[in-house]
Amino acid sequence: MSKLKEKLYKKIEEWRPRTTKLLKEYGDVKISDVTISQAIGGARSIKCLVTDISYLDPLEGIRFRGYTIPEVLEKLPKVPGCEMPYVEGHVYLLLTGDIPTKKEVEEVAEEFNKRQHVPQYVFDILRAMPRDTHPMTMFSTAILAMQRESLFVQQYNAGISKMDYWDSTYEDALNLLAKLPEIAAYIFRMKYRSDTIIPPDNKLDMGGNFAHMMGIDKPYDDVSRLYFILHSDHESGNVSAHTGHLIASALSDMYYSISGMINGLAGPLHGLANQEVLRWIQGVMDKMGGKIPTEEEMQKFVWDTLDSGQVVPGFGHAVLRKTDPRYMAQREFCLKHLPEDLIFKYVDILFKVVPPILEKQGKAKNPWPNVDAQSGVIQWYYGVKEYDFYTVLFGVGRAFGVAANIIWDRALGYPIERPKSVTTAMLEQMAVAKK
Ligand code: AMX
Repeated sequence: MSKLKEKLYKKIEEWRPRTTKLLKEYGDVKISDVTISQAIGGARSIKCLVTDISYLDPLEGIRFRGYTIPEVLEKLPKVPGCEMPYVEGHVYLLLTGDIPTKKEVEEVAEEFNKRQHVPQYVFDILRAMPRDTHPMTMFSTAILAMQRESLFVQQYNAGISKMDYWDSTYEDALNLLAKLPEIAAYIFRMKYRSDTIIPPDNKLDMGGNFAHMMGIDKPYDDVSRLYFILHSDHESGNVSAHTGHLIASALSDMYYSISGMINGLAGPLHGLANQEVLRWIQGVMDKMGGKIPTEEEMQKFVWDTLDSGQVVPGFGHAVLRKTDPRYMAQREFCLKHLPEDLIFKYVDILFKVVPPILEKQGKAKNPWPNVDAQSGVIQWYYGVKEYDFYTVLFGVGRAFGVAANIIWDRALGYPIERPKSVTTAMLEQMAVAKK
């Protein structure tokens, strides 16, 4: 058994009695009420999910296993000679709750390297798809195609005990996560770089290897590490995380679950917003003939977007009520590496002008920028100008958090998810009864 799995097993054994005790002794304690507007309005803020992998405070932003983004970036072991930590170390943190030592990270990196080989049939399937298929569709299909590899399914069919479900789920997770960077880079090079595929280099860490397979020089390796870490998890109520958890709750395996969560991430109100931001900015740039707009000109573009009934992509959030710290971490990277970049200047003007406009319009509960307002500009700067690929990068990162959640769901025996529906007529009756 690998050191990571051994540690995880120990943590699971320690954790199980806590969940059992809560259920047995305090199962009736009420933690949330549900109003009609929440039932119609996307279950917003109803407390009915449990995760220990991350927690999203509306004002502070995300904490991964209790650590803020600056703490994670500072405390996790760094790849030698690089600014950013190992993605592998972040996976260790998400799974166990502990900051790994350098040696522990190297072991995990080795573990991922061993599992990296992508079966040829995955590439054959990608090649059989029309080349103009959206990269998210390709990514989701490639993951789903590998479902036949699931060890969980084999073990389930062999009749293993519920208590052991987490074990083969963990194996499926590591096998799948190790392959995602190569699949993503393959889609990119096949679609957008004249089908010139760059094979992986097993000596590199995950972020370094991804940059290598994308064919982009330093510091794109650090960009990749930063991206995958920042996008990994945002507690479990967002569409991608919740979709993954929901699918897995039916005991569908990791491949079904991650493929499904990628489909949820592909919506413009969720992960696709990073592509939308760049598309929107390009539209503004075209109108400006490439020059930097004044704040007044930018205000007009923002109002035109709102007046035409569209949302301003990259702004607003269902939970956050301040600037997303994932936005700030990327902004710091931009200020250090690309302060003079034209698109960064656009993004910076938007940072100034959009929040007061959204406040004035009075609809959005959170006028501040989210992670997606800042992420495309970095990719563009390093040559990834095909913005419909951006959500795939989000998806590689998000898979780490969703997989960690699913392993723990299995370990703690969370049951199949099944909220209750009511009809509109029932709501009307309840409403009248309360008057
Ligand atoms: N531009 C214009 N209007 C916005 C807005 C924005 N950026 N953000 C919210 N609003 C509007 C909503 O459309 C809604 O209008 P309605 O009453 O006419 O339906 C109203 O403000 C209230 O919405 P809310 O409660 O503040 O937000 P929400 O929880 O319903 O939705 C989100 C959250 C992110 C979907 C929304 O802010 C939005 O559409 N933002 C733009 C798209 C985006 O950036 N998505 C990425 C989010 C992060 C991520 O998941 N990757």
